[in-house]
Amino acid sequence: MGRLIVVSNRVSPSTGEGGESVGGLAMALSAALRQYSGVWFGWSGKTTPEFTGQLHIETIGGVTSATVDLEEIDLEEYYNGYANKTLWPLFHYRIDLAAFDRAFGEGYGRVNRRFAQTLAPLIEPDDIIWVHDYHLIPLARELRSLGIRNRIGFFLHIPWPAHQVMINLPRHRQLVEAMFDYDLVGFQTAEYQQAFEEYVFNEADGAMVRPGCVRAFGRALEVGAFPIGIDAADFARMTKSAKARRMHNLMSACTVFRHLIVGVDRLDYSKGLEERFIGFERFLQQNPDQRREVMMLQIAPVSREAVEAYQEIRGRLDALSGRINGEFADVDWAPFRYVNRNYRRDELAGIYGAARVGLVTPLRDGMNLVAKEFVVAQNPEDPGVLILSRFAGAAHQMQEALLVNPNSVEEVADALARALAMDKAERIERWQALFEGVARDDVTAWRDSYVAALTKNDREARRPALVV
Ligand code: GDG
Repeated sequence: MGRLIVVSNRVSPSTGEGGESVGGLAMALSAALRQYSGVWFGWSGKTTPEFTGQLHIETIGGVTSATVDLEEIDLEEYYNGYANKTLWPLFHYRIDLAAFDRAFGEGYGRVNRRFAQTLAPLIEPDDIIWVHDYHLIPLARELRSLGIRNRIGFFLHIPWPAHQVMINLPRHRQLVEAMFDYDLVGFQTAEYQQAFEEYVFNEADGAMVRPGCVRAFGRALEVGAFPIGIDAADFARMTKSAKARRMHNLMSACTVFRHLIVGVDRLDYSKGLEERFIGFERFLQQNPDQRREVMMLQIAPVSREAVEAYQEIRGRLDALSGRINGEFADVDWAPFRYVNRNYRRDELAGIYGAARVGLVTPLRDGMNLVAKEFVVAQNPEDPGVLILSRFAGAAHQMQEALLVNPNSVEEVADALARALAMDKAERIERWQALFEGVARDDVTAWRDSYVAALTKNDREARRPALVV
């Protein structure tokens, strides 16, 4: 195999030293690329008055990145627009928040074309190309139109919605048709893969060639579920670092004789933060004897601040956290800490480790890496309990967590009570099973299984011979 070229909207290689504050996709890709000689291509995060296609090449932490600036209007229409105001809410079942604006669709097409034009000259005949996430669905189509015949795979980090939700997107067929220019499309779970297949059967007159291969639009496409994992060994190492230990001690010191409940999420409406806050409030209301026994810490660094829906939810969360403390705090004690700051990864590891409960309750989530990080950071002899939304992709693998419906305030409150009362033997038993899974199905296993599937057959044998 030649080089692995990874393409994603943002490129943020991590040094692996624990200092960065980056999202789930970036963490996973940094870890995946470190061991490959490869290139990571995407947007630089900067804008320029006019698109030039000039590449910035850098090597950080063993990963070579090649990035390109975009115009301000690209940022508005493609990134803030089609990606984050149209596809993100729709794929997370928030049709009410999805904006359908023709200019967004045009910007999305234009940026994908620009990416393809900039990337194409870098591609050598043996390279394989791995495209990531909803920002770049039509990239293969654009690359093919420039004559690129390499193997190109796509991985969707977020859910693929049910067929009836998907058809709310104007020109959904066009978007799905473009996916058939990939050789392999990977999803986080079998459920999302099935939802995609259902769309193909119902809307595109498609058919199953065999399990893992569907046919539509005159082409065949390999599809599969590849649940993403974390770099568990690296995260375990980080939990023992000086910064993690310091943070652990700090948290233990401010929760003496109390249990810490922790949540860590990008501030995003898909993460179920409002429902979670109200669930915690309900727990305090229903368990007066427990009030002074617990403290909840929610870390929620702000994200996508240019999008109104994110500004609105931020305001609502500020009000809710104030209400909870106003209702229950005493002169010497407050039950809830809500911080919008970013922490280093090693500090997060220390915070997770000091918690008795990890509260991970997204309304919808492609996978959710926080749940996996929480498990790795626990003390095997006295582990905390993971409460996990059944609507996170991670729930399929993490059945030993306390699984809840995040929309039900009662279920969240009851799960908190159950987790806090759980005896050590049960906590250890559940944790061991969870840890085994997280350590086994780690980011390396994810990368290797995806790359193996993408390189399975000889490229020339499949393209364009797969026209059926
Ligand atoms: C997308 C999908 C899928 C959070 N706060 C801080 C911080 N984080 C880190 C966490 C974790 C990552 O960000 C969040 O990952 P998630 O998986 O929970 O969520 P998304 O960002 O929405 O990721 C998701 C993922 O892609 C991978 O495929 O699992 O479903 O939505 O690593 O630790 N990191 C630091 N400081 C913070 O304050 N350093």
